Amino acid sequence: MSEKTLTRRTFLEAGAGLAAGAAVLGAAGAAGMAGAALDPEVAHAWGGPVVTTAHSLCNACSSKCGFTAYVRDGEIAQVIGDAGHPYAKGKLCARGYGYLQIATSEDRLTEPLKKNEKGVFEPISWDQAYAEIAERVQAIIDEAGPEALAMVQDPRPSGKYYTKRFMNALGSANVYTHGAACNLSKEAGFTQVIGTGNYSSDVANSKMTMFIGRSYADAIRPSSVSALQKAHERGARIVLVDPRCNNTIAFADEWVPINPGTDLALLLGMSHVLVTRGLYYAEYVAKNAVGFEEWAASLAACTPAWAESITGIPASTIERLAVEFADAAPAASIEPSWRGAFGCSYENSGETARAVCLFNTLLGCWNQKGGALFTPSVSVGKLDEAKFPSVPKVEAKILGSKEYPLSLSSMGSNVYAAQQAHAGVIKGMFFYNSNMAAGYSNTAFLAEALGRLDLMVVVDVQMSETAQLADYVLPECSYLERLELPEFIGGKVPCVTLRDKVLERVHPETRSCDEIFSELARACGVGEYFDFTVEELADAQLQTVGLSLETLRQAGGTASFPEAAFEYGNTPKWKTPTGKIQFTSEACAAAGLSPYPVWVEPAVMPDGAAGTLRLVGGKQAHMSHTQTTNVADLMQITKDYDLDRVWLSADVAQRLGIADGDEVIVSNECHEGRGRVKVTQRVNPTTLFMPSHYGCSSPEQRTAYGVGLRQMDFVPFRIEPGYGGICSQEALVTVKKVGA
Ligand SMILES: Nc1nc2c(c(=O)[nH]1)N[C@H]1C(S)=C(S)[C@@H](COP(=O)(O)OP(=O)(O)OC[C@H]3O[C@@H](n4cnc5c(=O)[nH]c(N)nc54)[C@H](O)[C@@H]3O)O[C@H]1N2
Ligand SMILES: Nc1nc2c(c(=O)[nH]1)N[C@H]1C(S)=C(S)[C@@H](COP(=O)(O)OP(=O)(O)OC[C@H]3O[C@@H](n4cnc5c(=O)[nH]c(N)nc54)[C@H](O)[C@@H]3O)O[C@H]1N2
Ligand code: SF4
Ligand SMILES: [Mo]
Repeated sequence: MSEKTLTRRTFLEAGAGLAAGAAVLGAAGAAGMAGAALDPEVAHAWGGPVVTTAHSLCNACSSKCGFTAYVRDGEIAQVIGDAGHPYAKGKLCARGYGYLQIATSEDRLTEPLKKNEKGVFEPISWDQAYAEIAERVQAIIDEAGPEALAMVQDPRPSGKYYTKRFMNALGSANVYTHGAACNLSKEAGFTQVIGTGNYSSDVANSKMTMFIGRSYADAIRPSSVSALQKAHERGARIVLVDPRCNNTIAFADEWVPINPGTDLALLLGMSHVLVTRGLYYAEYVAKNAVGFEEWAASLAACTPAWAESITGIPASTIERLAVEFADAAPAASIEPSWRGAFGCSYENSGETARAVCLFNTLLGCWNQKGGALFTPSVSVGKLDEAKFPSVPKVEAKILGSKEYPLSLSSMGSNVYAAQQAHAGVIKGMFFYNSNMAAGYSNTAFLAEALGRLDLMVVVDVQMSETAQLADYVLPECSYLERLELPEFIGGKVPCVTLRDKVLERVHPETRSCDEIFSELARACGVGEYFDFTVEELADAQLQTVGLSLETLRQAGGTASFPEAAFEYGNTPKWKTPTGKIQFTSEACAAAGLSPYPVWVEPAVMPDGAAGTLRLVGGKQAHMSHTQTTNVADLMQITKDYDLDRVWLSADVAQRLGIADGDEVIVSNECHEGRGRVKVTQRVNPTTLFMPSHYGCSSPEQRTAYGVGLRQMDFVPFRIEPGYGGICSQEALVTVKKVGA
């Protein structure tokens, strides 16, 4: 660790100790997360009063919680979650503290790199990098047109603006998010039913909430944990449907250990109970929906006994859960979930998402207190065209929209783009804040596909697995060292927040996202769309909503719009083609699916006789995707608590002669690897659970390299029909003890 890095001691003193410990122990997270005022002892330990403060946003996950940083002598002494930020609500999680270390990590990228003929990276100047990339971009456009170019980015406040503007200015519509490996199927399925990709469950005020493959205590957002804690203390009924008993159990009443990949059958079974017993809001359905009768007829066969045979959940439990929901409605809902069960996991994920919205519709809970809400947001207004000219609209559609017609053009399916790189159709790809090569299935296929590109450019802060594959690696300064565009957040009271610069640049040859893409655009001959600074654009955007950069800073980095606040009971506008809630969807039928959700079996199913288990992944509270394992203090938590082990059910372990802590070989047709086992009663016996953060294969991430197994190595390359998701859990593996 360099001198500037927070030491382990100061890391713990800075407030993360409690949070980190709580994260490991699981659901104590909320109580453990640090908040409140600056601890005077910390200030003292840093040798005197803190001199500057700045409000900014965390970058350790997509929640981007707001915090105040206390900076002394150019170093961060303390950060505290901003009370006014809707996701932080005064707290940060362990990752929010741990990730601060990225700024001074010794494994940072510090200068532009180019891969030579021998496959070795050599430092080059920014000017050389821009000139050579521009030349290769032009060659691709000349040969195959701008549609042979694509961008993959995980949306960040500036990143989503600049990457899109850059690609569109070049004439390409191929701008992909991480969605295909996260929430594409969920949002696309929801859109078919309710005309929008998401809603929020009013957990804090609910009488009953069911989580289907969503763990607030592991996949943390501080405000969600607080809301759940509040609901639990109030006596709300909280049910977890999950093949493993996740850490949210501390705030829940019941764990339903479903066979993974079968949630759709559970939903159809519960819906059968409500419909056949007349326990649903018939008037609400008649007034607001289309296609109910057709779906209801098909539900006749989906009895609880039928659902039991698929899900492994007793029919009596399915009946009871449905009746409990009916009793609690409309102050009840199935939480929208995020990724775990139907964000992108199976061939039935989009259809599962549809069934979730239909079940909530039966409860009549939309926009009801304690139900499922569509909260408002505020967005940027029109800017001065002379200063910020609009990029001409790209006529072509994002590649993949024809093949996966239910996918959302705002996300696209970047795995389809990779497949097209493999086929030689896409020739140049850019990656911003994305580690696609390690976080998507299948890693071996992706390495081969990306290896065929004529041009691959990666903008990152460390040598990710994706960066390793690139022709050019461009080093960004860390999130602590840059101002970004304002971030608008929807909610009961919508607001706008700001990632502001906290530290001076640690490495002089690193640049920020806005600088990199503006300079690249100039080199590529489309600089006329980038003739402004990020400060100018941020200020202009804020002026359109009655603020300015200065007033937002003065407001503490977050400003809310109370005049646009949500009101219970209002009737949502259903932005579907029929203007109604759609039990049937023409688009789904046109895509070759059933017009209404019916049972779709996952592509592969575990076979007890053959000894195969379904490989299921999930988050740990102190880690984010692949990006935090190289943070020494966060990895130390993994080591201290032995957290890189795979979970195996005690019954299966006994049958295989495997004991807790044993080293095992996990294998399938894609990959074989060695890891250690946690033997537990907390996992469904058809499942092998693998924490999803480990198995880093980039030697330049010296802390993370080689620790644990990587889920995506085992998952075959497969794309969900219609929806375009990566089918991240359509993987079967076998496990055996090393030496057995
Ligand atoms: N193995 C595995 N795969 C996963 C997941 C998982 O948990 N494990 N999660 C899935 C989910 S839910 C999602 S949303 C996606 C997320 O997919 P990604 O967005 O690709 O997430 P990460 O794998 O964390 O990779 C983020 C990359 O951005 C880099 N980065 C961090 N900060 C900065 C910065 O300031 N600037 C730039 N330019 N780069 C930066 C990191 O070094 C890292 O290489 O992954 C999905 N795939
Ligand atoms: N600590 C942490 N928090 C995060 C992130 C992170 O990387 N780390 N990333 C953020 C992002 S981008 C996202 S998308 C969210 C993800 O948030 P979640 O979706 O809540 O997180 P996961 O851990 O992917 O999945 C949740 C649960 O789904 C279960 N599950 C897996 N398969 C199935 C299934 O077939 N059926 C059912 N019913 N359950 C299943 C897993 O066992 C796991 O406990 O987290 C956000 N918050
Ligand atoms: S939930 Fe944690 S990691 Fe994510 S933005 Fe908030 S503090 Fe950072
Ligand atoms: Mo995600």
